[in-house]
Amino acid sequence: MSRITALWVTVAAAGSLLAGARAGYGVSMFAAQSSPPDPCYDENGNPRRCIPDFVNSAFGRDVRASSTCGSPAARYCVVAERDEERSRDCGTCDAEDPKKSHPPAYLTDLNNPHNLTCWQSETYVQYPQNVTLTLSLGKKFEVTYVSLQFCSPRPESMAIFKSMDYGKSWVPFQFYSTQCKKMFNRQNKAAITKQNEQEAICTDSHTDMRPLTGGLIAFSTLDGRPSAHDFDNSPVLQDWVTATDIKVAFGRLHTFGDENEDDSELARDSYFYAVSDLQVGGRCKCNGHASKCVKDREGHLVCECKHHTAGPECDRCKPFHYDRPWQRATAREANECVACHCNLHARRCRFNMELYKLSGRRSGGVCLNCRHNTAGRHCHYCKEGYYRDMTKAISHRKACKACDCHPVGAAGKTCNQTTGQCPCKDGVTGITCNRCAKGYQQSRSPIAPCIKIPVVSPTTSYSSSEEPTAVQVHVLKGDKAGEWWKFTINVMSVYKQGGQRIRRGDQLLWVRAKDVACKCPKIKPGRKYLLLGSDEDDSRGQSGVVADKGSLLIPWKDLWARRLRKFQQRDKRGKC
Ligand SMILES: *[C@@H]1O[C@H](CO)[C@@H](O)[C@H](O)[C@H]1NC(C)=O
Ligand SMILES: *[C@@H]1O[C@H](CO)[C@@H](O)[C@H](O)[C@H]1NC(C)=O
Ligand SMILES: *[C@@H]1O[C@H](CO)[C@@H](O)[C@H](O)[C@H]1NC(C)=O
Ligand SMILES: [Ca+2]
Repeated sequence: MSRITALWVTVAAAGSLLAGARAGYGVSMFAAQSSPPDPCYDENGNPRRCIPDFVNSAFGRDVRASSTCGSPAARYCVVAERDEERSRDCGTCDAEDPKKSHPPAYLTDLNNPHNLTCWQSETYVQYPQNVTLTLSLGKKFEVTYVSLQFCSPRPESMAIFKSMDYGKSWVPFQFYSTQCKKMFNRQNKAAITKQNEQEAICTDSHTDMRPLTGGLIAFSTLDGRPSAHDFDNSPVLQDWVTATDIKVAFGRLHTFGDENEDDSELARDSYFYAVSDLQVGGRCKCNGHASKCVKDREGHLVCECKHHTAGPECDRCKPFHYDRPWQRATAREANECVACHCNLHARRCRFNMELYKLSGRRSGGVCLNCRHNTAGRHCHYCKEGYYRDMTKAISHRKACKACDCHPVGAAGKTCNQTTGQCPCKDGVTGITCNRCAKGYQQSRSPIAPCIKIPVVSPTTSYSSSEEPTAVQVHVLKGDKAGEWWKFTINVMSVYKQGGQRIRRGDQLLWVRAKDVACKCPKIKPGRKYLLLGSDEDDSRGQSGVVADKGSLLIPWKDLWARRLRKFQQRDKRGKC
């Protein structure tokens, strides 16, 4: 009970509130909040449910009336009862004369019980003609009551409607009639169960005729509805009390048995509706995420949303706060919206229900467009081609460094995420694969940029007289090294293997400088040669193939390839 009264005013409380308003306090609609503490946060700064003040949301707002007396000026009479006798006091309603006008603005002006200002309809607006009053609240409110204080006798039949879409569609809130069945096709005072909590009921309880004038009709939206005590957990009732507009339709006047004098002018002049005060008591609807409503730049009333919510009713999460689904705040849980975790690398994110469920309903945000070379759901690792600089926090703008893998030395562009080590080709080393490893040296080949330096031990050197070599080589380059010329060659085919065990691939060919000088054999970089025989001389102290005067280096002719193949096969057969 205590929890409800915090939010909802029961009929009795509404009554006293009405009395307060009528006594002339004037319910100021959106009283300025005194500066902090913010009611949406507790003393420790934790979010908690907050709600705007209870107000008369009709106060000061325009009401449209389908009928108002005074244009042109017309006579009206008031039925009065004095000493068991009815008499009529007559007057003139004139819209041109401020003292004699009864405009709709008098429905929502400051209510002064000592000087009632009444809106008044034209006379003789009897059934089936009806009169409507339409009031726009400007935004969604959670309406607790709708009340009308009459200057005329209360109507015999009347209906209250509400709209949740600014007047596009209407649903009945409550019916009043002495003939519920006939007027509204409803049972009088039908019971409301959990199954029909959004149903308008019809009642004849307003038909007590005392007082004849100045009577009140007050409709309490939650009265008699079973889930009212658990409003927090009843989306049905939360919806039921929500309205943007209220419409009151007067369907039938009380005629006090005057029907028989229907043609009496006097009787006709007393057939009208007059209301001194229309109140719609409730709270600006903010779903527990705002403590007040304010005018936005366009002059529209909107909630001042907290808890990282947004929208006129704080009915969604504000951008980048999509880590969990929006929820209304309850007394127990503020259900604030939570920012996505993007380590300061993304400005946008989206909610993913699958991930949210997988996380045990804790986190469902997915960062979009991770910047600073990061990637992942939370921008929490480095994207391909980048690695983590462990000296910086992951939220740092420079937390990810480019791999910069060497285009030739590396086997790919993706390095180890933690160490930055690029994947190096055989014989290549360095974090970016930019150097040849120990025991390797650079070649011209982009496929094998570093080649092994062949190790030749004297004992495995062959004797040229016994085992001549026959290989096709491609000379890549030549450099002078003391009394030696050092050629980088690519051994393309080995037709006959000598004692030196020459392998295919890049290696060095050594020739004595004096041999090169006399041009025997001739060697030019960029050309292909057939190399026949090579020296066992190992005196140069270097590894590689050695050619000397005894070797033949003949410019390569393509037609040799087939012949040499044949020769090779015959040689093999001979060995068998
Ligand atoms: C009653 O209210 C009307 C309209 O606000 C005003 O013009 C009039 O002076 C008031 N009369 C008294 C006696 O206060
Ligand atoms: C008011 O009158 C219109 C037509 O004149 C009718 O459709 C509507 O149902 C009436 N409303 C009520 C509450 O009687
Ligand atoms: C990256 O390097 C670390 C440290 O050497 C190693 O433990 C890890 O397995 C490497 N990661 C990958 C994907 O190779
Ligand atoms: Ca008034």
